[in-house]
Amino acid sequence: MTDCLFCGIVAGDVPADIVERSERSVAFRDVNPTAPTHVLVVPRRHITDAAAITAGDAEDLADMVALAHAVAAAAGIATNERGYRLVFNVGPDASNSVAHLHLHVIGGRSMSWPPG
Ligand code: DGP
Repeated sequence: MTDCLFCGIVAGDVPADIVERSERSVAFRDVNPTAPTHVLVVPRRHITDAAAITAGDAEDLADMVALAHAVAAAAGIATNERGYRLVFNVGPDASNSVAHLHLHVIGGRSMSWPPG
């Protein structure tokens, strides 16, 4: 999609610190990290947000979650002793700011639940 920031990163037109790639997804570091590991996993196909997901997106979703786990494993936090958080933000109350589906992979520090 034209004028989509994350489509630009997927296409290589916008610079980003890419950490993992798969056939369907790309993972890059969040420009404004909230934890030692803070990576965004996005589908190569443009999907607006989690509310727009349909059954036809199932393979993209499965690939995103698998790539998120690979990111966590590479960071050394995909262990029983550590762990990580996966987040989709939807809408203004959740501070969703980019209209291309992205899965936050957050870890490397202890996090409370529920989040503040
Ligand atoms: P959300 O609030 O769920 O829409 O999160 C969007 C995230 O995207 C936010 O944590 C900051 C990050 N972000 C925004 N613009 C850029 C960018 O140009 N490059 C990178 N790497 N991250 C960005």
